Amino acid sequence: MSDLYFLSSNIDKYEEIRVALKRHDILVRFRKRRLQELQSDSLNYIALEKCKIAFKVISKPVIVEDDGLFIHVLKGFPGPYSSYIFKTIGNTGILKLLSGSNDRSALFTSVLVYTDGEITKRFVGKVIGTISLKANGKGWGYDPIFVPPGQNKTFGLLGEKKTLVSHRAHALTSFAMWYNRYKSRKQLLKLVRRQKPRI
Ligand code: ITT
Repeated sequence: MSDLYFLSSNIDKYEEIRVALKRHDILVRFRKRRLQELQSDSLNYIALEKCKIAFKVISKPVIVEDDGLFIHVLKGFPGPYSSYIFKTIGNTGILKLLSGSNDRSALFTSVLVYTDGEITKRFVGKVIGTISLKANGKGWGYDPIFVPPGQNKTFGLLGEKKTLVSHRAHALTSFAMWYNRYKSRKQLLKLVRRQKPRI
């Protein structure tokens, strides 16, 4: 059984993380928690602080994630305030703010942080896509209005393919490659220590 946990208030995020990490033979367990998020204009800072709190809660190897949608013509808004803006004006509000705008480019960023109390590592995934003209498809959060690069469909219309091309997918690939190496190294060290003759 895996001892890696993901703490978040968002089960949809967990489902994507579970599917993506399974491709790398990593099992991750979910604890639904709304962790305190410090106000900052840096996703990195918010994610690192959130991870410290998560480790205090669970005392097990843990990952947390913080995302932001940065819309170019709105000078990066909503960025680190994406969660609040989604809850208040939502996708309809974002589409209204962009009505009549030719520049619909937007950056979706995922900052994933791992800690086991010994080591803390940060992984970043980014995709530059566009905001669609109208909401399209299912999904959660900004899925119905974000079109990733190289696709002509919103995240909401991509289904499971989203877990291969999203900002989160990029952060998770870097994490998975590092984590598998880290775990093997730890196991090897344990073995070497056990075999050392005691004098
Ligand atoms: P946490 O408890 O893990 O923080 P959250 O839903 O509050 O979950 P974030 O603060 O990281 O997540 O996300 C900021 C906003 O961006 C939030 O409204 C999410 O719904 C939205 N979002 C993040 N990733 C998304 C994705 O892949 N597709 C659509 N919307 C996304």
